[in-house]
Amino acid sequence: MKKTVTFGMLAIALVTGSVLAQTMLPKLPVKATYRVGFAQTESNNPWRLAQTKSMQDEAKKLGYQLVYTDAAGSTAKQVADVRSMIAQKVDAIFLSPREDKPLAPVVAEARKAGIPVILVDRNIDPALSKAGTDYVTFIGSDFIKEGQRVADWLVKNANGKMNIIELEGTTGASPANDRRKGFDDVIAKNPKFKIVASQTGDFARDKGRQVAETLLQAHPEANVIYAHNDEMAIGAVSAIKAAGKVPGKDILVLSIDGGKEAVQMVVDGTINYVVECNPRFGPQAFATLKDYAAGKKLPAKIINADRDYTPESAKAGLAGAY
Ligand code: GYE
Repeated sequence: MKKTVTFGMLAIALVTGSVLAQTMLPKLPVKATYRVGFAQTESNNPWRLAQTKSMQDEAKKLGYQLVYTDAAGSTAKQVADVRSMIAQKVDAIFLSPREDKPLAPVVAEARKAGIPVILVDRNIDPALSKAGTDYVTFIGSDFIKEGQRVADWLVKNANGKMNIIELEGTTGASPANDRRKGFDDVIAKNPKFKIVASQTGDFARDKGRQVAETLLQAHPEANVIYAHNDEMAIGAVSAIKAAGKVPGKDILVLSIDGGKEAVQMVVDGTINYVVECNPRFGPQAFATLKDYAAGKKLPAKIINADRDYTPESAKAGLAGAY
């Protein structure tokens, strides 16, 4: 049978082809070296510094060029940073999205420009961007589990302390959403426990201190502070002292991250429990990039393993903390 291709069919094929090209993940060629962007959200804490160092060290080890930007706590700047990486035609972009919604458009812009994006440490709202379609994959911790682990520890070790102040991370950041969900869901199943107040401290030490000070005054019955990261927990310890109470004894302090300073405070007894959130992304991030270039099938999420620091284990764990 003679095949006839009409102009109409050809036009449809061309249109579908270009739509597909626009909705598919860009490929990454196998090369000896790459120029890769890393769009960091801020650098105001040891976790961020450890993450940046790990990315820089690995890039250096591999002989890749890292185009590094620091959004300095501004989501708008991070959007501009990613756009500038697209304009510079980097080979791929590692993005740690400060908030889970406003970065979705630039992830799509990168894809349309033929630049694959790998999300590191923070996620984008899955209703707006999807792994395998909009970006390659997400590498990071299971934040819901982190929150659950803190709540589980508290339920077992509360010794009658049940009135909780929660210091939330940056509003709209995926770890803040998920650390709250993981923790609050466990607490909701244990009716003796009560979250008396929950407010953002923006993942920052001084903001955490200020918010803790205000909330401790408003809720003198509070005897637990759960902070979504070490920085706010360390701020809360100062606030508890300022309120004339003993951190770790009158008020239990629980947090997530596992930086040296906080782990030392678990050793000293001013913080009671810390779940680690591993910031050493470099080796995994670049290995994933190479796997992607090699055409390996990648999962939607690559989850880092996290340890924890209890009053019993903190001393032995201190040397390994970042
Ligand atoms: O816990 C915090 C940082 O996104 C998982 O952000 C990260 C969090 C981390 O600033 O300290």
